[in-house]
Amino acid sequence: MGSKHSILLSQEEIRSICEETDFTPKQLQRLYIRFQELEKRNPPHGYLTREDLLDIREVALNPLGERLVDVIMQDYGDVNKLNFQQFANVFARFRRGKTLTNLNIKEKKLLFLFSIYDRNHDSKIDRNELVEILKMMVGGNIHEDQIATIADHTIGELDADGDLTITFKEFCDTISKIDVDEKMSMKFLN
Ligand SMILES: [Ca+2]
Ligand SMILES: [Ca+2]
Repeated sequence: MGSKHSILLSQEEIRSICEETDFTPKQLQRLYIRFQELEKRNPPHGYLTREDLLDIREVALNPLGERLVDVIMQDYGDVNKLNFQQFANVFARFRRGKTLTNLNIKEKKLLFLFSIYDRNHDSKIDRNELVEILKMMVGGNIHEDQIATIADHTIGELDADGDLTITFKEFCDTISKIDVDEKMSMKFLN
């Protein structure tokens, strides 16, 4: 924190990241400052680690924080290193959607949300994956039986074809009715 040492992005890098993420150059600049603040190494190495991300207040307070960080690191980073381009790409998915017109980003956002559950990457959420997330969300406050009931109920709601797993399409059909933006947004840019 507070290091004045900054690695500047080239115009070409800025242009390409903006195109990929839909951030404006100005937003990207602010995100870059945030990125530099989060990196604790001095002088900076230009990447964040799992520990850096877990230090973010919003992540630390989120019951799914550790899972979020695992998804980010495993699916978007390189062996516990997340560079700025990867960081911007991930956090494009956490923006509030009021001005979000880029359908590509909406889809990526949903895919990110889906991948929080689908950790064996078979493009389906099964009962065990759902139970794992439910346990993280409720902590130790609810009995296993109740969690199982909630899991079965949720699968019943989302599983349109009755194969007892939830595909990305089934997930999207339901999740679009809830406010994903609200759930996925973290205040990184305001
Ligand atoms: Ca799965
Ligand atoms: Ca199904």
